[in-house]
Amino acid sequence: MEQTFVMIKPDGVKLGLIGTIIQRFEHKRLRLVRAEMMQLSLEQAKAHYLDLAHKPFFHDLLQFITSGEVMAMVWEGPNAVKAARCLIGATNPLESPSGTIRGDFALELDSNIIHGSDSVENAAREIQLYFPDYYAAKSVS
Ligand code: DAT
Ligand code: MG
Repeated sequence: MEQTFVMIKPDGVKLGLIGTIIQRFEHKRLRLVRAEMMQLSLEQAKAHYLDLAHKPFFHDLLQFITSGEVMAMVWEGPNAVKAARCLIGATNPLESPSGTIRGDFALELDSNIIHGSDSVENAAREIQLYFPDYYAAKSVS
């Protein structure tokens, strides 16, 4: 069964949206497999956003994502990666329709509430990064 990595960013946690977001994923019939509150180290944040290191907003992105606690999660279901991205919406909240998480709860690009893996390959990479013990146990079983 396909799995994806989803993370409620510091703004989403501070706004009290954990329950609302989990409910939307459950209503979509995805299954919560792992969840943990954590604060990212700078190293972890850099590893996560490796492919954006050349972007002008990279420094601000690292500062934002390490600024408070996040809720890291693994969700499972048929086409979980695409299903989660549909629930989340477009990167820019202004281009994300109402009914999506970013469309409903975010206004600005640099604080858009939630992350979701963009491919099955990146989902595996991110699950390994955030839940290494779970990933290792899954790989041997
Ligand atoms: P997504 O989170 O939709 O996968 P991404 O991977 O392209 O989008 O970028 C990661 C995050 O970086 C994104 O959620 C918000 C931030 N970001 C992207 N483009 C930005 C920009 N032009 N200015 C400021 N922040 C940006
Ligand atoms: Mg992305």
